[in-house]
Amino acid sequence: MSAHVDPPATSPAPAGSDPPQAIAEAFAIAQAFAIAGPVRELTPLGNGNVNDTYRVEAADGRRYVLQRLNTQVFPRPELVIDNIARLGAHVADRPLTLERSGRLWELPRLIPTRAHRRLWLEHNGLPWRLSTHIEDTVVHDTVQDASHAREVGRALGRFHLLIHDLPCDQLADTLEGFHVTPRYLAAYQQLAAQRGSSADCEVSRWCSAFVEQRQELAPALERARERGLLKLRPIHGDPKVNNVLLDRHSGEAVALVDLDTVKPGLVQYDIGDCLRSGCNPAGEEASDPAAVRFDLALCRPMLAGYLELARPWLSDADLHYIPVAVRLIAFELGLRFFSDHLAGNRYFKCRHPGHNLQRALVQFRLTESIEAQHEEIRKLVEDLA
Ligand code: GN1
Ligand code: MG
Repeated sequence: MSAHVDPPATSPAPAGSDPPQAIAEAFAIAQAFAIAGPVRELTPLGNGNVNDTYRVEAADGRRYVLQRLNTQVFPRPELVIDNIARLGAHVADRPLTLERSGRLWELPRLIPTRAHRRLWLEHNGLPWRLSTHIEDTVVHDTVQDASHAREVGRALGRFHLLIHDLPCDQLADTLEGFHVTPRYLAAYQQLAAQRGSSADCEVSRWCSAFVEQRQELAPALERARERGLLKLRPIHGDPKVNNVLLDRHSGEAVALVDLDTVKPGLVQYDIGDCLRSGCNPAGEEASDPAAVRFDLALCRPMLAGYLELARPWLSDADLHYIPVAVRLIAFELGLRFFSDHLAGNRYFKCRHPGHNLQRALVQFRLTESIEAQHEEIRKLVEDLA
């Protein structure tokens, strides 16, 4: 399998603009899974950048999440499904009751197909799967306040606590090179060399210069791994704010969903991604880059919530690399958006021209804000640990 450097994806229609034909197809697919038929309702769900997602209501009123996996991003969907099933088996006999809501911590479970009891099916060469819908929850694209920040941190902490002892050799590497920043940088450099920059707009030129100045940063985590300071563990891969589901009544985090990117990796990728996503109150889709900043007042409760659960099994080296991870993952996501913009928007779904450039700028502004507060972030980790 080739390395993961955000290869071109033949992007299906973005959720929300699904033509009736796509909805009808999804309806038929949903009926092939073992749920009470006929399907009552099907609606596009969320705003994922890669897969297509629908909420399905079965005849008995139960709800499910139907997804078509993007095979350009996930070329071996069977391995993605195997990882999710492996994870499910690992946590199955460890029910966790949450303190505030009294609910159980939940993990989306895969529903088998009616005919062959398989956990996914292929239709016209594309993979589909159905999983349980976690009820009575709310989700936000940005962190609302300090208590939400703490819950987001706790959600990742709980997730890591549940999976950190799952041996990595039991998980497939479904996206080789995912979050390995030097690979994204190399792919960007190759692209930049091929295309020339004479026609670039001012923002694009600013982004190019921004990347050039930070080449040294790219290998920070990978070097630590090569030196044996950091080790591979199971990770979530995409613990952003809107993958954390909160109990509708108490606000307590009850699930961390979107398990496609569960695979071996560095926990620092997850921690960095969670903080870069959660501590930017303007959000990933901010249209005014000047509004973007890294908010330390959100970082404190988020990291505290995380460490409350994860501290016991983290090493000193693990903690040491948290500040650089926040900076690195924000930079990396900016680089991925910028590369995709230069390549013609073939990986991340775009909703308007220049969308990926705007997203890149947001992450680069966030990186600058993280850089300006590096010492405070370092002290925060030290205090909390
Ligand atoms: C993508 O598709 P979605 O929204 O779950 C991407 C993540 C990025 C995220 C940014 C497989 O996730 O890595 O952090 O967009 N997933 C993949 O919003 O590339
Ligand atoms: Mg995702």
